[in-house]
Amino acid sequence: MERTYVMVKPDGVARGLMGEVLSRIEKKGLKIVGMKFAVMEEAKAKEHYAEHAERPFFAGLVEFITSAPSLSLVVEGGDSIKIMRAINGATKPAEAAPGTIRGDFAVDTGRNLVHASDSPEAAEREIKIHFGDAALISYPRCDDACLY
Ligand code: RTP
Ligand code: MG
Repeated sequence: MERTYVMVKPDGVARGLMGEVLSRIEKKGLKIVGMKFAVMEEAKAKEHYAEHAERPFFAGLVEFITSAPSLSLVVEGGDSIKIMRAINGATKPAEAAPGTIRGDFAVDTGRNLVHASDSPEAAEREIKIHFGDAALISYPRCDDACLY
């Protein structure tokens, strides 16, 4: 089953939007199989955003993402990688459609509330960075067994 890494960034936590994000994931029918609420270590943040290391916003991005608690999730389900990107919406909130998390709640690209892996390779890499060998949770959702 496909898995993806999702984060409610420090701005989402500070604005009280953890429940909103979790609710959208759960109601969509995806399964949350890992959850970690912590201040991200700088080394993990740098590794996580390594693809942006040369970009001018990198230092600020790392500083922001490590500045306060964030919520890390592993989300499981068919096509979960694409579906989570769609739930989050476009990177720039001005381009994010209403109905997406960024479209509904964000205005600033640097404070766009959520992250989700953008490919299977990224998902595997990011789950490893943030969850290491920690056991993910296995449990049935009612919609695993039957389609309502
Ligand atoms: P994320 O990785 O956080 O899920 O966001 P994304 O895939 O939609 O966007 P990405 O291109 O990976 O950029 C990572 C994060 O860096 C910040 N950013 N700032 N100032 C800027 O021009 C700029 N560009 C990107 C955003 O917070 C973006 O989510
Ligand atoms: Mg990205």
